Amino acid sequence: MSATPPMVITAALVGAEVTRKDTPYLPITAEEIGEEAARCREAGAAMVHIHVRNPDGTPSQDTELFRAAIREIRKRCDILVQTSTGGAVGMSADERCGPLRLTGGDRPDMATLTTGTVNFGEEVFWNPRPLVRDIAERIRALGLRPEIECFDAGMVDEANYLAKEGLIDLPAHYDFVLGVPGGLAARVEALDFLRTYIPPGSTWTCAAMGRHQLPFVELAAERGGNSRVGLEDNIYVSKGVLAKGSFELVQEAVKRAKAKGREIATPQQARELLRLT
Ligand code: KMH
Ligand code: ZN
Repeated sequence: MSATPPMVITAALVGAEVTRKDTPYLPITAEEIGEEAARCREAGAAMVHIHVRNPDGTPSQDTELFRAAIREIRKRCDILVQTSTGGAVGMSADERCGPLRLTGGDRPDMATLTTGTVNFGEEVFWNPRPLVRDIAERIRALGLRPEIECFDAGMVDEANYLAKEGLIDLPAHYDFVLGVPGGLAARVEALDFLRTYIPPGSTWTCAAMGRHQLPFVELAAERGGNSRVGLEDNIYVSKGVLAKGSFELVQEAVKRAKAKGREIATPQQARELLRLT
């Protein structure tokens, strides 16, 4: 039996849905994203998951906004950068793939890939099979490994089809996104099903929404998995108390993971554990 590996903590800093009205601590500019990433690295995160925003705060997948944010992050610290290809509901595949046009020193370390359509609150996060294949091909062409975003269980099955078609490699890395209204709920049964349903040798992270975020860090810690926390998915550090940034949620995640006996992965350890190039 090999020892439980250190936990990879991903900080989801920005997202596409949270606004400055929801929380004044949301980073919007490249500099703010860079500063927040550095605080999260200091707190123990090995990776950031980023979206970008226009100057007015609206969501964007613009290549140059991503370039600027990635440069501000890498200027300050060695944290791994995972860029969203989900963007915001209603964006085209081409628009969503803005960050996949970055090469050389600006290339991200990883990119997300959602493998199915899901109701997303009152809206629809539209991922028909041709679109999923298009984005998978672009991630592969850039030489990146995707994080398979599973908002529902069938998205694990769809990843298997992508592997058969040569569009992703197995074992892969999965993110179980639990608690989006319209998707799979944040329930321990869902986590236990998914973690045993993914192909052997795969790695997983759990991103639970809202008040479920921090309790699911403990569940993931007990099960040898990894965790995603941050303002994209949850803005409160405790009931009614806004987190002063994703870094406070990382601090809390580290505390809870350590209390369960887990070490925390450095970016270099995360690179090895998640098999990133
Ligand atoms: N904003 C959601 C519609 C991702 O980053 O890959 C999609 C999302 C997933 O956030
Ligand atoms: Zn996202």
